[in-house]
Amino acid sequence: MENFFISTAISYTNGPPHMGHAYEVIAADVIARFKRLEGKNVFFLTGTDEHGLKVQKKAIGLGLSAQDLADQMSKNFVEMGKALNCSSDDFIRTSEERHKVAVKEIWLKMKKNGDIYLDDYSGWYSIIDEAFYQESELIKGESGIFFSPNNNPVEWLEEQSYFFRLSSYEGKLLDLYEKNEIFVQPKSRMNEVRNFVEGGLKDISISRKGLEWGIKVPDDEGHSVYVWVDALTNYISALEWPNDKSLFNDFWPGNLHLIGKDIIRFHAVFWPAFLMSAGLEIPKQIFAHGFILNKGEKMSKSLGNIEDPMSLIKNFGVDQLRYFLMRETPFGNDGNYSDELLINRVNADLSNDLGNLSQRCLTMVKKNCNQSIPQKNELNNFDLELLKSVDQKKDIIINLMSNFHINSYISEVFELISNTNKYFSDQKPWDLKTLDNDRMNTVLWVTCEMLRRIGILLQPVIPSGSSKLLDFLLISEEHRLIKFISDDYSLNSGKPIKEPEIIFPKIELKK
Ligand code: ME8
Repeated sequence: MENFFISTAISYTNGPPHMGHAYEVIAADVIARFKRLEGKNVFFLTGTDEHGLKVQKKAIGLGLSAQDLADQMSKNFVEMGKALNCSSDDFIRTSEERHKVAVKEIWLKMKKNGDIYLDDYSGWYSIIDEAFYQESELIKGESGIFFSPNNNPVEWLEEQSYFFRLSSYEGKLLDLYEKNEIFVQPKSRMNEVRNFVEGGLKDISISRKGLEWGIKVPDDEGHSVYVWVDALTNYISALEWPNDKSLFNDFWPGNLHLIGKDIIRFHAVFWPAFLMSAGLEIPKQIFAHGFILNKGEKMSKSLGNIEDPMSLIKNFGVDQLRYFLMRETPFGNDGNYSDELLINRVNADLSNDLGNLSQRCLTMVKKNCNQSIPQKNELNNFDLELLKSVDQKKDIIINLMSNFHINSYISEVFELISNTNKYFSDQKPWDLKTLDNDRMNTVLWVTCEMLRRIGILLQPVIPSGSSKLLDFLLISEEHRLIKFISDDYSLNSGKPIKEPEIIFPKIELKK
């Protein structure tokens, strides 16, 4: 069985999870579930990034220890994952022992390779971004104060620091991008990364003096490892590197790091360079998704427009939230969230198009076919054309998801739903009941068979609704893989079905 490793970024524990975190975990879960449906052996990793000044500062402000704050917040992230129906295989916390061991080891390997040296650092640092900046990268505010490219405060730092020889990886990185043009996706992000490296790389500071809440530099307790060296190593520490090589051998190099567009440089420049230095393989691909905005504005605490994913799940349902976030925006672009947008989308697609189709068809089957899969009689051109449309589109649809065009994948599946709705209305099985019972049975059979295929395809996006749909048809768990979308596995007439229920009740818009 082919292995597939996918990870999200690990989230800072300086605050509770927000919609951006939910969006990333959902997208990774959709891809992970899809790969499993393709028959792959998936390792899906997520977790929390707990060290560094940002978390330490927040904890002090709250009168907590950084560990206590990390324990609390990490729990919130685990709970959000569960509530989102996220099928992750592991949750790494950077304060875990297995992680610390790996960070120390990668440091020692980079040092042994001659890539780490001690020097004096002077420059700008943003605690919120946990990033060092060149002055040329900063934005000058009205009062002459500098801000980071993400509009966060920066402070001047002068301290002794360990450096990583990033400058000597310029050529190797450009080589990597040339050999693997899809290393970073979407393409515009690959160009951004290439331009950055072509502009010349400087060595980077990789330790902080006096940072208490961090992993100590091996053989120099006065320094803590820079939080990004620490955080990036999670992708291999979770695979038990360097201690136990079995997971690592199976799943590394990882297939996909799914991250937000703001942290692309860390993943596509720093991380490959660290790995090359340590003599380890480079992940195969990095996908940078866009941001979730609230009515066009970035969600932020100061604007008071942050949406709490847990209350949205409570108000609208988990499939509904997953569906909206994945359907509304091309993956890679920024997307908007508002309750109205979600309600309109969910009511139109899930309640009307999919829900009504399944309810109308299965209720007729219950009443007229002894609650069993209807008799399939001779198929006419309308039946064959509809069923064939799935065979014709299957490869295109699979290809869309393989290239992370999640929203196009969904719209293709919904085109199948819309064609099935049209077929159902045109064939009028309710009229056929008295006119031609055999034909009614066939029309209902074709519609049930379409529901089976559609149910299989929708599992990654709306796992709970599609599993209900497949349960109604009593499709066994083992028969829900993509490969079963074929005539060879079509429904057997006479097999009982479960009592149908409404899967996606309409959401009322509260005034
Ligand atoms: O960056 N919309 O953690 P983080 C979409 N610890 N995605 C968003 C978002 C939004 N509004 N806001 C944040 C970190 N994200 C580091 C990662 S990985 C080795 C270390 C995304 O908690 C963000 O882009 O700030 C990132 O991918 C993830 O959420 C965690 O963000």
